Amino acid sequence: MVYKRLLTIQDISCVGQCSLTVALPIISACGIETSVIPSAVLSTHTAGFKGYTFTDLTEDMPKIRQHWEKEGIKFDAVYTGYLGSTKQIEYVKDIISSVKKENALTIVDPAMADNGKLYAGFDKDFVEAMKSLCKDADFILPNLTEACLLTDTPYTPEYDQEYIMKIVEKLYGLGCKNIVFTGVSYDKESTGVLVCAYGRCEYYKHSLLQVVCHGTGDIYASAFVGLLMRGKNAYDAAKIAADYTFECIKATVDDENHWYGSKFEPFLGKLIKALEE
Ligand code: PXL
Repeated sequence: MVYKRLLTIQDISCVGQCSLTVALPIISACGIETSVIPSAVLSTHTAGFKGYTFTDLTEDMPKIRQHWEKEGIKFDAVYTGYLGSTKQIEYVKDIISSVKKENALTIVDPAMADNGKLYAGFDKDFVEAMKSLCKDADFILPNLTEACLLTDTPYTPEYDQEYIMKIVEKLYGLGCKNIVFTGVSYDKESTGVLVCAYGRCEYYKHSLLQVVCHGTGDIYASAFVGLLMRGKNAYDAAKIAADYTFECIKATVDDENHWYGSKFEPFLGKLIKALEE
Protein backbone atom coordinates (compact mmCIF):
# COMPACT_ATOMS: atom_id res chain seq x y z
CA MET A 1 0.00 0.00 0.00
CA VAL A 2 1.24 3.49 -0.85
CA TYR A 3 1.46 5.47 2.38
CA LYS A 4 0.02 8.95 1.99
CA ARG A 5 0.01 12.00 4.15
CA LEU A 6 -2.87 14.48 4.35
CA LEU A 7 -3.40 17.80 6.08
CA THR A 8 -6.89 18.75 7.18
CA ILE A 9 -7.78 22.25 8.32
CA GLN A 10 -11.00 22.68 10.27
CA ASP A 11 -12.22 23.40 13.78
CA ILE A 12 -12.15 21.33 16.90
CA SER A 13 -15.65 21.24 18.29
CA CYS A 14 -14.82 19.53 21.57
CA VAL A 15 -18.26 17.94 21.71
CA GLY A 16 -20.60 17.39 18.78
CA GLN A 17 -19.12 14.78 16.43
CA CYS A 18 -18.13 17.10 13.63
CA SER A 19 -15.06 18.61 12.00
CA LEU A 20 -11.72 17.30 13.32
CA THR A 21 -13.21 14.83 15.79
CA VAL A 22 -14.77 13.13 12.76
CA ALA A 23 -12.11 13.75 10.10
CA LEU A 24 -9.20 12.40 12.16
CA PRO A 25 -10.66 9.00 13.01
CA ILE A 26 -12.27 8.42 9.62
CA ILE A 27 -9.32 9.39 7.44
CA SER A 28 -6.86 7.61 9.73
CA ALA A 29 -9.05 4.49 9.59
CA CYS A 30 -8.69 4.65 5.81
CA GLY A 31 -4.93 4.26 6.30
CA ILE A 32 -3.91 7.84 5.62
CA GLU A 33 -1.56 9.75 7.92
CA THR A 34 -3.66 12.72 9.00
CA SER A 35 -2.11 15.95 10.22
CA VAL A 36 -4.21 18.87 11.37
CA ILE A 37 -4.37 22.61 11.70
CA PRO A 38 -7.27 23.56 13.98
CA SER A 39 -9.04 26.67 12.67
CA ALA A 40 -10.76 27.35 15.99
CA VAL A 41 -11.61 25.57 19.23
CA LEU A 42 -15.25 25.53 20.27
CA SER A 43 -16.72 23.87 23.34
CA THR A 44 -19.41 22.41 21.04
CA HIS A 45 -20.52 22.98 17.46
CA THR A 46 -22.84 25.91 16.80
CA ALA A 47 -25.92 24.01 15.63
CA GLY A 48 -28.20 23.53 18.60
CA PHE A 49 -26.01 24.18 21.65
CA LYS A 50 -26.26 27.57 23.38
CA GLY A 51 -23.45 29.58 24.95
CA TYR A 52 -20.60 27.72 23.27
CA THR A 53 -17.04 29.05 23.58
CA PHE A 54 -15.14 30.04 20.42
CA THR A 55 -11.39 30.52 20.35
CA ASP A 56 -10.23 31.75 16.97
CA LEU A 57 -6.84 30.38 15.90
CA THR A 58 -6.42 32.51 12.78
CA GLU A 59 -3.15 34.09 13.89
CA ASP A 60 -1.58 30.69 14.63
CA MET A 61 -1.81 29.78 10.96
CA PRO A 62 1.05 31.85 9.49
CA LYS A 63 3.29 30.74 12.39
CA ILE A 64 2.55 27.09 11.71
CA ARG A 65 3.21 27.63 8.00
CA GLN A 66 6.56 29.32 8.69
CA HIS A 67 7.66 26.50 10.99
CA TRP A 68 6.67 23.83 8.48
CA GLU A 69 8.49 25.68 5.72
CA LYS A 70 11.68 25.50 7.81
CA GLU A 71 11.10 21.78 8.42
CA GLY A 72 10.25 21.10 4.77
CA ILE A 73 6.91 19.51 5.72
CA LYS A 74 4.77 18.60 2.67
CA PHE A 75 1.54 16.70 2.04
CA ASP A 76 -0.10 14.56 -0.65
CA ALA A 77 -3.42 16.31 -0.07
CA VAL A 78 -5.03 19.17 1.81
CA TYR A 79 -8.66 18.92 2.87
CA THR A 80 -10.37 21.98 4.36
CA GLY A 81 -13.65 22.09 6.27
CA TYR A 82 -15.19 24.61 8.65
CA LEU A 83 -12.96 27.68 8.81
CA GLY A 84 -13.21 30.21 11.59
CA SER A 85 -12.90 33.60 9.87
CA THR A 86 -12.70 35.35 6.51
CA LYS A 87 -9.07 36.34 7.10
CA GLN A 88 -8.28 32.71 7.78
CA ILE A 89 -9.21 31.76 4.23
CA GLU A 90 -6.32 33.87 2.89
CA TYR A 91 -3.95 32.15 5.32
CA VAL A 92 -5.30 28.76 4.29
CA LYS A 93 -4.51 29.56 0.64
CA ASP A 94 -0.92 30.42 1.62
CA ILE A 95 -0.63 27.17 3.59
CA ILE A 96 -1.96 25.12 0.68
CA SER A 97 0.54 26.56 -1.77
CA SER A 98 3.37 26.14 0.73
CA VAL A 99 2.73 22.51 1.82
CA LYS A 100 1.43 20.84 -1.36
CA LYS A 101 3.68 18.21 -2.94
CA GLU A 102 3.68 18.21 -6.71
CA ASN A 103 0.32 16.80 -7.92
CA ALA A 104 -1.15 16.96 -4.42
CA LEU A 105 -4.95 17.18 -4.25
CA THR A 106 -6.92 20.02 -2.67
CA ILE A 107 -10.37 19.14 -1.41
CA VAL A 108 -12.59 21.93 -0.09
CA ASP A 109 -15.77 21.34 1.84
CA PRO A 110 -17.23 24.86 1.91
CA ALA A 111 -18.79 24.10 5.30
CA MET A 112 -20.72 27.30 6.00
CA ALA A 113 -24.44 26.70 5.57
CA ASP A 114 -27.32 24.22 5.48
CA ASN A 115 -31.09 24.18 4.99
CA GLY A 116 -31.06 27.58 3.29
CA LYS A 117 -29.12 29.36 6.07
CA LEU A 118 -25.54 30.37 6.81
CA TYR A 119 -24.16 28.90 10.04
CA ALA A 120 -23.95 31.30 12.99
CA GLY A 121 -21.12 33.80 12.67
CA PHE A 122 -20.73 33.75 8.88
CA ASP A 123 -21.57 36.60 6.51
CA LYS A 124 -21.39 37.63 2.83
CA ASP A 125 -17.66 38.41 3.01
CA PHE A 126 -17.01 34.88 4.20
CA VAL A 127 -19.00 33.50 1.25
CA GLU A 128 -16.96 35.63 -1.18
CA ALA A 129 -13.70 34.41 0.35
CA MET A 130 -14.95 30.80 0.20
CA LYS A 131 -15.63 31.23 -3.54
CA SER A 132 -11.97 32.05 -4.04
CA LEU A 133 -10.87 28.96 -2.08
CA CYS A 134 -13.21 26.70 -4.09
CA LYS A 135 -11.95 28.12 -7.37
CA ASP A 136 -8.50 26.58 -6.87
CA ALA A 137 -9.64 23.25 -5.41
CA ASP A 138 -9.49 19.91 -7.21
CA PHE A 139 -12.72 18.82 -5.51
CA ILE A 140 -15.42 20.76 -3.75
CA LEU A 141 -18.20 19.14 -1.72
CA PRO A 142 -21.04 21.63 -1.32
CA ASN A 143 -24.54 20.87 -0.13
CA LEU A 144 -27.39 22.67 -1.92
CA THR A 145 -27.35 25.73 0.35
CA GLU A 146 -23.59 26.14 -0.06
CA ALA A 147 -23.76 25.62 -3.81
CA CYS A 148 -26.45 28.33 -4.02
CA LEU A 149 -24.34 30.75 -1.98
CA LEU A 150 -21.25 30.04 -4.07
CA THR A 151 -23.16 30.75 -7.29
CA ASP A 152 -25.48 33.57 -6.12
CA THR A 153 -28.48 31.34 -6.85
CA PRO A 154 -31.68 31.79 -4.80
CA TYR A 155 -32.12 28.74 -2.55
CA THR A 156 -35.24 26.64 -2.84
CA PRO A 157 -35.88 23.27 -1.14
CA GLU A 158 -37.92 22.07 -4.14
CA TYR A 159 -36.26 21.97 -7.53
CA ASP A 160 -35.64 19.91 -10.64
CA GLN A 161 -32.65 18.63 -12.56
CA GLU A 162 -32.47 21.80 -14.66
CA TYR A 163 -32.04 23.95 -11.53
CA ILE A 164 -29.24 21.69 -10.26
CA MET A 165 -27.44 21.57 -13.62
CA LYS A 166 -27.54 25.38 -13.85
CA ILE A 167 -25.80 25.53 -10.46
CA VAL A 168 -23.23 22.97 -11.65
CA GLU A 169 -22.53 25.10 -14.72
CA LYS A 170 -22.10 28.18 -12.53
CA LEU A 171 -19.71 26.27 -10.23
CA TYR A 172 -17.65 25.30 -13.28
CA GLY A 173 -17.83 28.97 -14.30
CA LEU A 174 -16.35 29.89 -10.93
CA GLY A 175 -13.36 27.70 -11.79
CA CYS A 176 -14.24 24.58 -9.76
CA LYS A 177 -12.69 21.47 -11.35
CA ASN A 178 -14.65 18.58 -9.85
CA ILE A 179 -17.87 18.82 -7.87
CA VAL A 180 -19.35 16.37 -5.39
CA PHE A 181 -22.78 17.89 -4.87
CA THR A 182 -24.35 16.37 -1.75
CA GLY A 183 -27.98 16.09 -0.68
CA VAL A 184 -29.46 16.40 -4.17
CA SER A 185 -33.01 15.14 -3.90
CA TYR A 186 -35.52 15.01 -6.76
CA ASP A 187 -38.36 13.36 -4.83
CA LYS A 188 -39.58 12.98 -1.25
CA GLU A 189 -38.31 9.43 -0.71
CA SER A 190 -34.75 9.72 -1.92
CA THR A 191 -31.68 11.84 -1.87
CA GLY A 192 -28.35 11.47 -3.56
CA VAL A 193 -25.01 12.79 -4.58
CA LEU A 194 -24.25 14.26 -7.97
CA VAL A 195 -20.62 13.72 -8.87
CA CYS A 196 -19.35 15.92 -11.67
CA ALA A 197 -15.78 14.80 -12.11
CA TYR A 198 -13.31 14.31 -14.92
CA GLY A 199 -15.77 16.02 -17.32
CA ARG A 200 -18.99 14.06 -16.73
CA CYS A 201 -21.79 13.95 -14.14
CA GLU A 202 -23.12 10.80 -12.46
CA TYR A 203 -25.95 10.72 -9.91
CA TYR A 204 -26.01 8.20 -7.06
CA LYS A 205 -29.45 7.96 -5.49
CA HIS A 206 -30.16 6.51 -2.06
CA SER A 207 -33.01 6.41 0.46
CA LEU A 208 -33.76 9.52 2.45
CA LEU A 209 -34.19 9.39 6.20
CA GLN A 210 -36.55 12.18 7.20
CA VAL A 211 -34.32 13.60 9.89
CA VAL A 212 -31.84 16.39 10.36
CA CYS A 213 -28.62 14.82 11.57
CA HIS A 214 -25.74 17.12 12.47
CA GLY A 215 -22.20 16.47 11.28
CA THR A 216 -23.19 14.21 8.41
CA GLY A 217 -21.53 16.55 5.88
CA ASP A 218 -18.25 16.11 7.75
CA ILE A 219 -18.64 12.34 7.96
CA TYR A 220 -19.39 12.21 4.25
CA ALA A 221 -16.52 14.48 3.21
CA SER A 222 -14.01 12.68 5.45
CA ALA A 223 -14.99 9.26 4.11
CA PHE A 224 -14.87 10.57 0.53
CA VAL A 225 -11.40 12.03 1.08
CA GLY A 226 -10.08 8.85 2.72
CA LEU A 227 -11.41 6.67 -0.09
CA LEU A 228 -10.13 8.98 -2.80
CA MET A 229 -6.68 9.06 -1.22
CA ARG A 230 -6.64 5.26 -1.16
CA GLY A 231 -7.11 5.17 -4.93
CA LYS A 232 -10.89 4.92 -5.39
CA ASN A 233 -12.14 7.05 -8.27
CA ALA A 234 -14.41 9.97 -7.38
CA TYR A 235 -17.63 8.14 -8.35
CA ASP A 236 -16.86 5.04 -6.28
CA ALA A 237 -15.59 7.13 -3.37
CA ALA A 238 -18.80 9.20 -3.47
CA LYS A 239 -20.99 6.07 -3.49
CA ILE A 240 -19.18 4.24 -0.69
CA ALA A 241 -19.11 7.42 1.41
CA ALA A 242 -22.87 7.87 0.83
CA ASP A 243 -23.64 4.30 1.94
CA TYR A 244 -21.42 4.73 5.00
CA THR A 245 -23.06 8.04 5.98
CA PHE A 246 -26.52 6.53 5.50
CA GLU A 247 -25.68 3.73 7.97
CA CYS A 248 -24.41 6.24 10.51
CA ILE A 249 -27.62 8.27 10.27
CA LYS A 250 -29.80 5.14 10.46
CA ALA A 251 -28.06 4.09 13.65
CA THR A 252 -28.63 7.50 15.21
CA VAL A 253 -32.20 8.51 14.31
CA ASP A 254 -33.99 6.55 17.01
CA ASP A 255 -31.81 7.89 19.82
CA GLU A 256 -33.34 11.21 20.85
CA ASN A 257 -30.42 11.90 23.20
CA HIS A 258 -28.07 11.84 20.23
CA TRP A 259 -29.45 14.86 18.36
CA TYR A 260 -26.05 16.63 18.15
CA GLY A 261 -24.16 14.27 15.84
CA SER A 262 -24.16 10.88 14.13
CA LYS A 263 -22.85 7.55 15.36
CA PHE A 264 -20.09 7.01 12.82
CA GLU A 265 -17.73 4.87 14.90
CA PRO A 266 -19.50 1.48 14.77
CA PHE A 267 -19.29 1.42 10.96
CA LEU A 268 -15.62 2.24 10.51
CA GLY A 269 -14.90 -1.48 10.12
CA LYS A 270 -17.32 -1.66 7.17
CA LEU A 271 -15.74 1.40 5.60
CA ILE A 272 -12.30 -0.20 5.81
CA LYS A 273 -13.70 -3.41 4.27
CA ALA A 274 -15.20 -1.42 1.38
CA LEU A 275 -11.73 -0.03 0.74
CA GLU A 276 -10.37 -3.49 0.09
CA GLU A 277 -13.13 -4.43 -2.42
O1 PXL B 1 -20.49 20.21 10.67
C1 PXL B 1 -20.29 21.51 10.31
C2 PXL B 1 -19.82 22.34 11.47
C3 PXL B 1 -18.49 22.32 11.81
N1 PXL B 1 -18.00 23.07 12.82
C4 PXL B 1 -18.82 23.84 13.55
C5 PXL B 1 -20.18 23.89 13.27
C6 PXL B 1 -20.70 23.12 12.20
C7 PXL B 1 -22.12 23.16 11.88
O2 PXL B 1 -22.91 23.81 12.46
O3 PXL B 1 -20.97 24.66 14.02
C8 PXL B 1 -18.26 24.65 14.66
